[in-house]
Amino acid sequence: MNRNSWRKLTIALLFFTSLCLPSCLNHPSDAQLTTWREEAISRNAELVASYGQQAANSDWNLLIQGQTATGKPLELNWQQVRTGATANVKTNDPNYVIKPNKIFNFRGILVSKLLKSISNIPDVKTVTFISFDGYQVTVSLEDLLAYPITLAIERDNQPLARDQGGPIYLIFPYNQYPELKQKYTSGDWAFYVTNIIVGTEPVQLTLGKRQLDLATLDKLPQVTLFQPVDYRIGWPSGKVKLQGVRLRDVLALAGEQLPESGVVLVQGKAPIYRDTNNPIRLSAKTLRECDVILATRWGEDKQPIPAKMGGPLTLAFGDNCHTKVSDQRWVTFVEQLSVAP
Ligand SMILES: Nc1nc2c(c(=O)[nH]1)N[C@H]1C(S)=C(S)[C@@H](COP(=O)(O)O)O[C@H]1N2
Ligand SMILES: [Mo]
Repeated sequence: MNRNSWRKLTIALLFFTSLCLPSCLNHPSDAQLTTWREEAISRNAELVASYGQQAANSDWNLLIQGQTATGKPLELNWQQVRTGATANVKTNDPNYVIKPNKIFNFRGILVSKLLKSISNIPDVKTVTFISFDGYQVTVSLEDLLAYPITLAIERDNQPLARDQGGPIYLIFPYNQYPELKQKYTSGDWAFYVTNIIVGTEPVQLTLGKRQLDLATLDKLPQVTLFQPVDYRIGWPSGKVKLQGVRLRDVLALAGEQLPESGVVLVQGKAPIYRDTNNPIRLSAKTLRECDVILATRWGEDKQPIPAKMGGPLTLAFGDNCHTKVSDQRWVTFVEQLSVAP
């Protein structure tokens, strides 16, 4: 991937952060803006670093999991994605900021077709699309079946470049169905989609050779946090109640010893949370000194965390954790823990 495009992407993201946030959200304070800006800068630095390693589209797979008809995941390699990309959708692209009304001819995989081939479960209401950078977008199953919402790989006969949201870009046929603009904003056009979750997955945490499910985690002491959360999307702003188990208790349950100099690596579903060059590491000291929890439920009524919010399992930090712990990351769709010396 060419360095210039990354630079452009970074600049575009920073530009967005400085221009859009003040007007898009309700009057954030200057301090909040500075924080967001810093977060965006560091997130971009990570993205650019990690995209550099994983540039080739030929490595780009699409993994579909969750409440599928067979219960089994479906993985499409890049060749299969290309073969399946037979739909043409003519629409403007609201994220093409220089000409937001320009009509493009996108080619891609119809999400309805993909879902019909794998899923047939009446009580599934939503489908969640997860992107390389940990972004997620949830669309109602009804809308996915009713409209030609598409995973685009080409725009005007050209592969979608990374700074255009490629190689796989979730697009909504705004032009043909203007009512979709009311339901799905430009923010729902997810760039670089890597994973799709039908409904919400059951809790399944891999730790060493063990697989822990929700019933097992529920037997551990339960911790409740009540504070603003750091997840980027899908959560209410302000203080949120989270319930879960301490990471250190989970390790103890699985018989994992964490040496004083050791670290716990936390992996989530999005590639950015599985990047071996830049893993999410938590030190023994952090786990000892503050409540790092795996959240399983949220809100007053302790609901399970849906895929729309990055569930069923998310990483969270109690307010007794130093806010500036450098390794602090609110990982969504947590799947695996491992201990490293
Ligand atoms: N993968 C991914 N897709 C994404 C986003 C993102 O951060 N990551 N941001 C969304 C939002 S909120 C908007 S407005 C558009 C444009 O985002 P940009 O201005 O950050 O490029 O992309 C959408 N798709
Ligand atoms: Mo946005």
